[in-house]
Amino acid sequence: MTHSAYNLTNTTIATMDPDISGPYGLLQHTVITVENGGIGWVGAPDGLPERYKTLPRHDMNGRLITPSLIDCHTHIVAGGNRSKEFEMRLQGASYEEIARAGGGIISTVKATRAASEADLLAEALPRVDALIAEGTGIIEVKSGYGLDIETELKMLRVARRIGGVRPIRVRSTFLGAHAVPPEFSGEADAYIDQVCIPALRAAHAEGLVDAVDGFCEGIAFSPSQIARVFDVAVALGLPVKLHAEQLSNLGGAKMAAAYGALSADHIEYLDPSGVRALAAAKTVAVILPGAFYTLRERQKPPIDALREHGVAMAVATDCNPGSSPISSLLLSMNMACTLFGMTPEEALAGTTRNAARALGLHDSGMVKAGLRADLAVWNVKHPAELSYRIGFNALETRIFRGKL
Ligand code: DI6
Ligand code: FE
Repeated sequence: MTHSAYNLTNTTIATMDPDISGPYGLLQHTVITVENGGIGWVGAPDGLPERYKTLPRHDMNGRLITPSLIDCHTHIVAGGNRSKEFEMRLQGASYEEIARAGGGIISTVKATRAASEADLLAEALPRVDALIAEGTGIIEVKSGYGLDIETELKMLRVARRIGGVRPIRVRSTFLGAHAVPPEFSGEADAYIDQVCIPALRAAHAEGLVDAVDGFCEGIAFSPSQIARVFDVAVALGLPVKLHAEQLSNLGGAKMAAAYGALSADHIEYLDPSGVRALAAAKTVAVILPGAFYTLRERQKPPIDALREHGVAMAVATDCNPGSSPISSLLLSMNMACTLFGMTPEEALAGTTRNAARALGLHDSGMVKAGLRADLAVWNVKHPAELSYRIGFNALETRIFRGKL
């Protein structure tokens, strides 16, 4: 079925539209009119506008429809994997021993530098396909395993190519300030000036950058180092976001909020003043339970405080070969609920409406007239089931740009 215009009849919709009262913005016995890749109309069948009445109809038999899912934080393009390290850790090896054996983030940098664009694309696609199979329609993809100009550009080109070979929309984020590469060991500032900022300018000139990110952490970059990269982003007209307060509290989220950041991500160690800063700046808190789980962290993000202050929360995979080798948004939603106490409704808002906000997208994330017709059709009775089940994919079909 690929008509450019049709009606989906007898649907149950978790619209995730806050203008529709009740949990999930749930609508029952509803018609969705899809035309030209967009949502033309949503409402009760007796209100269907005259001009839509003659369109082909597809009876959905009450099936649940949600916005297609959005993974707003991934490092899905990366060379190789770190299963060896995983094995070593479980055999008792320490972080230092693993690093000395060539492990850690730098091992991914080495593999990413050595890989061709075609290799990186081929390695990323199975993970992308896993996300698509769960109803994902948009992914964000970060650079940050190149840490030299050429490889940062290569990663972003691969990110862009994903959207050409798969029915998925890709937003690419420049993450040159992810780690200090070995050739700049102990010289983070020189790396920022000589590589990171020139790489950002080059990537932007090639049209490869939708947003700029950084890793603000003791083992990576300080707030003031990242602020220098953000100053360039602002000058180029690019939005910013930040890996902040993952392993310690350096005040990164507050700094990012001062730049009007789209999102602050991880934020396990976010303090009350950081929560207030995110609320004031309307910065989205991106919750990444896959990394928390993998690293067996103890410190949980301050979900109650975020909720109390009305900070929008997104949930993402953080799919990366080191701290979060997970390519399931549904499992991430389950973890956000079970590990952090988010509600299933918050988890679904976190992979739809709020994930769109974290990417600065205004045309996605809800089922609403005027937005893109990127939808997921589920074989479940209630939207809470999406977060409730573990290791079970209830997706029946996905609609991407109106194509069923
Ligand atoms: N936060 C993380 O947990 C990872 N990057 C980041 O910014 C670690 C990435 C890796 O280990 O490869
Ligand atoms: Fe990350």
